[in-house]
Amino acid sequence: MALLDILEFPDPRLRTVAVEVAPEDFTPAFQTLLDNMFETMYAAPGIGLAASQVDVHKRFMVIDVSEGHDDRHVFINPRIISREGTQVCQEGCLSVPGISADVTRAEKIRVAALDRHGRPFELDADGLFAVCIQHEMDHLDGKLFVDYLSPLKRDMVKRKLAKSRRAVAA
Ligand code: GNR
Ligand code: NI
Repeated sequence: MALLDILEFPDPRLRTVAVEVAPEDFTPAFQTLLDNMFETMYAAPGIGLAASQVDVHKRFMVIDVSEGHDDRHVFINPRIISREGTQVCQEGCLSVPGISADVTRAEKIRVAALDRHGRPFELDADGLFAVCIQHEMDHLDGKLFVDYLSPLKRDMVKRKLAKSRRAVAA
């Protein structure tokens, strides 16, 4: 297995709107990519990773919000088919390292997607799992959680990231 590079804000590639995964995309190489995405997510460490973040602009993501790293979920061509209520969660993002901010999202969602073998399924999610699914689906549309902040705060985030990169380079 291999660790993949994660794109970081404000890399313009994170703004790409991903295209649907096609039936012919379910190759052995695709299965390896999914395994590598889980490995990259666990190593980060993170609870979700969208393909967009590893510069693959197709509509899929991996998620595991469990403590024991033993509850893997793959969502391919995901769609939210119903949503209920709202919740506020302090979000972070592997593409915006060291930054967190409150974001309001749906409390409960029902998602339709394909699994890693292309089989359709539906699933109900709430709490952090629901937050993570919505966060990853935003990535597939080229959207980041910092987009929910005011332009002033987003600019502060940009400057803070640039500064910490200069510190690393020095
Ligand atoms: O690891 C992650 N943690 C997290 C915490 C609160 C809300 C969303 C997330 S997703 C994030 C991993 C990531 O950047 N996925 O795109
Ligand atoms: Ni993210």
